[in-house]
Amino acid sequence: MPKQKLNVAMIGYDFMGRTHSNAWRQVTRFFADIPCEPVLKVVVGRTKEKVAEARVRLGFEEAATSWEEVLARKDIDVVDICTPGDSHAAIAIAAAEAGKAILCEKPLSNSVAEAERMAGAVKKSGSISMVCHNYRRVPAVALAKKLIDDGKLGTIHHYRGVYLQDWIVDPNFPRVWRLEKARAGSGSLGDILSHTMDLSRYLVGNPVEVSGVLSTFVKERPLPDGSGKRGVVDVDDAAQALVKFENGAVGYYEGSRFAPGRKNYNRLEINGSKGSLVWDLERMNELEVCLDTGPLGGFTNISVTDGSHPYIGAWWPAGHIIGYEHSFTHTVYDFVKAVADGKSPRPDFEDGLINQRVLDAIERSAAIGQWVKVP
Ligand code: SOE
Repeated sequence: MPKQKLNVAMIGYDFMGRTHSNAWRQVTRFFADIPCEPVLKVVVGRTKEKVAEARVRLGFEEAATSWEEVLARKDIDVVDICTPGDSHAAIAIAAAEAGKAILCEKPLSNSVAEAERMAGAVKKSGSISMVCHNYRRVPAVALAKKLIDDGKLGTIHHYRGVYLQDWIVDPNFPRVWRLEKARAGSGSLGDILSHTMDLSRYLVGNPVEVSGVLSTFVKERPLPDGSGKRGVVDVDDAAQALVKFENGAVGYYEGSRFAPGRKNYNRLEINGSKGSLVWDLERMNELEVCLDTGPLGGFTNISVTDGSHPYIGAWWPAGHIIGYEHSFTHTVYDFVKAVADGKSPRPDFEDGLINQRVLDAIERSAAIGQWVKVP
């Protein structure tokens, strides 16, 4: 029986556009039980020549320069937003009004007010919505979730999450869009600490109070246009927060792009009354678990590559590891199933709104130097 087609319009085609289009292409080839068949229908970008080149490279049927026109098309089912944060709200709200299913890159928006409007729009239209926090769908992280939900760690006391990179430590690295508040909303806070925080909400629970610190070490950088002029950096280079969770756990988040040697070090450690677990993206197929604190106990390193582990059955035999891009394929797989079921997967836009409130609370706390309650 041929599967129902799901026509995808992807807005943006840079780094995230490449990860998402790879996922849309791969998902039907590996997940035999996927209920619909995604079709890479149209890729949208502002510059005609560049988007035409992206169409060929990424495998879309068509290229377009106006997302408004594409969203007005009846044959588009899914809108996949891979643009910088300053355009998420306008595109997502228009997509919701046009009744499309929406997958949106993280963080959901550049402000709480935008996130409220976006969550309101999908609620009103009944659109399926999802925020692309892809790390929830790394098999080792999904296994960690299962162990916690099964009570294997007991009562959770601590969440320690760090996300460290080093790509802007050179003061001459250009002032790209990720370093502009008007475009990115914030710096490492929204770009990488948002993942750490989303993972804490997935694995531990909702943060209720935060004490944040934001730092900008290099306040001016060369503009990327090669003009020799310098531009102001008005976002954080590093973001840190102490966190209290609603279930009594306490923890810590750190996001920094100033950690030499750390390329994409997304690591979490969770300690409960009965055990602990540790995961690190740079060794993403492994989950360290301690369920025995006795003299012969300690951490066991599980190779999360067995067919019985989350998502792995679709891929290779045990020990044949998977990578970063697979987390996006799993995200798209769950999104397509949700579209078929008519119910948004997590994290949906409501989660995106809660996430935005936590980011905002960290920013406000850092500004006043005090603990702030998450509304
Ligand atoms: C850049 O810092 C970046 O690509 C983030 O934007 C992604 O969300 C993260 O997963 C990897 O790093």
